[in-house]
Amino acid sequence: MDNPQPAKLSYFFSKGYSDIVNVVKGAWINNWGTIKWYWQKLVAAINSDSKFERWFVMIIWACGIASVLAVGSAITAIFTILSVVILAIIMGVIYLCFSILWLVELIYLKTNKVFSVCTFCKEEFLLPTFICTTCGALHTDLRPSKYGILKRECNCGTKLPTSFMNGRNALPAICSNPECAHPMFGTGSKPICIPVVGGRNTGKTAFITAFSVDFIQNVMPRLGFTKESYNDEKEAIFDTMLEDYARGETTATTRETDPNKPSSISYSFLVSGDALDPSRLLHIYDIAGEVFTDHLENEVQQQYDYSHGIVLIIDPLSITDFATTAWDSLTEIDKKSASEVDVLYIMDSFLEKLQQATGLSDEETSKVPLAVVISKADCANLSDMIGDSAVQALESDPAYADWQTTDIMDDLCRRFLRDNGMEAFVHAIQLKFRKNRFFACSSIGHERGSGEYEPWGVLRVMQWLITSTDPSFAKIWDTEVFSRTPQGVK
Ligand SMILES: Nc1nc2c(ncn2[C@@H]2O[C@H](COP(=O)(O)OP(=O)(O)O)[C@@H](O)[C@H]2O)c(=O)[nH]1
Ligand SMILES: [Mg+2]
Ligand SMILES: [Zn+2]
Ligand SMILES: [Zn+2]
Repeated sequence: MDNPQPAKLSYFFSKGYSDIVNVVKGAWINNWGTIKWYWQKLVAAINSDSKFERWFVMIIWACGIASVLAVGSAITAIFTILSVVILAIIMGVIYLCFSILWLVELIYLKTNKVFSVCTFCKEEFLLPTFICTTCGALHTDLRPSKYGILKRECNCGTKLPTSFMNGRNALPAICSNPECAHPMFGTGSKPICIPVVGGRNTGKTAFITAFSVDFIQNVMPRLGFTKESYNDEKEAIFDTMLEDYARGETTATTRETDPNKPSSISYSFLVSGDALDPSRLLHIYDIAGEVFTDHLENEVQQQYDYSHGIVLIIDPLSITDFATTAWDSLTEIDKKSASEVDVLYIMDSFLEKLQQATGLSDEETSKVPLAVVISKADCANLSDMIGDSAVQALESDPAYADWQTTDIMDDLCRRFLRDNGMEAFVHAIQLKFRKNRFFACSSIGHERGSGEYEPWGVLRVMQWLITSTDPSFAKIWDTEVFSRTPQGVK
């Protein structure tokens, strides 16, 4: 709570305090002045030539001094004590008021999981630093305090709201990391952070494009949600995604060579709806594959720690066993698009980063839900092996009786990976992630460059991640059903 702010302390914590000290001091000085006056009279009487004055008047002045010393001091002392007590009571009441409101605020933020994440430096904060709209002063802790209970007066005289209840969230804000200080938006919303990771060319950007466009244009209107943009930079990202979506392309995520700029870029937007209070702020992080696998990040990927779920993309064409059998059936374009990075190598890089960001030890399992996504499942008959048609074919199979379709897909994907020499990978996932689920999807729906995206399997990945940590969201977005643990791994 003791965080000096560029604002005026409330009266009783600053001037009120010194005013009372001065009044009390004045009373004692007066008391002392009276005694001194009587003393002068007494001395004059002692030095008097008249016997009467020497004895009778001297006694009167001596009695005067004695009574001022006794009664005057007592009254002044009582006055002093009363003043201090009244000041203490007033200060106590104010202290209590702002402490209660400070606590209410904290409980609200914590229970609603409201916090702020910087999309630039990736740090997380309970609140951003707010900027005074008049003078630009930085208020690093704009909460109820001794600077003011519901409002505080900035040093420039502007009154600033100190609570989420009375308009603070509308103030301009920046990242609380002084070395970053990048503008932040959507204060007061509940962030949902989902990094999409994987090697180069595995299909991360295509996945994010398919999800963002499909979710914003089709799912959100159906669920009664409205989108609010985060800022112009993020909207430019969306415009590129819209173009790519229409043409069936992906824009290569470039490696950021400027060390002062972030390596992973989020596409962020706000989702509002009657049943979503506060609004959700979705951050989906994309990173250049080579930066990810070769550990070339400019900033620690702190979002792995506070993320609500992680998407790990696996390109089936980078799995040697599968690629050798399927290669001849691939189109030339798909052959060129194949990722060349070994899946186990990607996994190792990923675990290393996760440990770095979360402080997770080798033995510990991560609590972050992990979706392992086999991408490009339109290629080489994969949809008949692990896609929706394969799942449908098994729905009537007695071996899968009572299974959720999402569990059948999960089982098929695990089996597919095991059958193609990826047993160690599946094992590592199960060991390291308490909550893991496997999916197959095709983000583009066909080879690149041949018309609009026709994604399948993408939304369910994101539905699982978003709703597994957000019960209110889960009540509304319930297209697919997921069991707590996929049936195949029990
Ligand atoms: N056939 C097919 N190709 C895909 C799909 N998703 C991505 N690709 C191709 O794989 C390559 C890499 O995709 P991209 O999303 O840029 O991968 P990133 O490096 O992980 O971001 C591109 O040439 C894409 O066209 C898909 O669903 N189907
Ligand atoms: Mg990319
Ligand atoms: Zn920052
Ligand atoms: Zn100001």
